[in-house]
Amino acid sequence: MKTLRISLLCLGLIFETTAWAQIKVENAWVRAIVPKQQATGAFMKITSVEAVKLVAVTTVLAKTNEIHEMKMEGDVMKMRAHLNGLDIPANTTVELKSGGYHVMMMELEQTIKAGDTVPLQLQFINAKGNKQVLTVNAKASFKDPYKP
Ligand SMILES: [Cu+2]
Repeated sequence: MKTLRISLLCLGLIFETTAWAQIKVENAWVRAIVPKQQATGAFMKITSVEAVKLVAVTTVLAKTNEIHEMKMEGDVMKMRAHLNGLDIPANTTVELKSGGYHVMMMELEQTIKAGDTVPLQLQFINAKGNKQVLTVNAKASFKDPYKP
């Protein structure tokens, strides 16, 4: 019995050391909506020790979630979907913010009020094809709650 317990402990340690990427997600927030609004954006800062790609985002509040980029083309602001994911280079903070990258939450299934907590599941993949899912609790607010 004692041997078994020790070997289980070892197994636990192995799992821990092979967890492949340390990814940090900070300042996650979702823009609160007004009645009848069908889409909104989620924003955050992502930093990873290893180069990874954010390949998908899911949330129970929206049927469709896409990674978008807002960019000026001439004098027109255009929104482009990054369907193959968003690259997060090693040790470089990538900011998803208003006017840049954002998670577009569409076909909202319920309202998002200021002060709500919105759980987002972020799926990452590394160069070897290993997947990791992180759950982040985003604050719902009409403006960036992390900006003074
Ligand atoms: Cu968008």
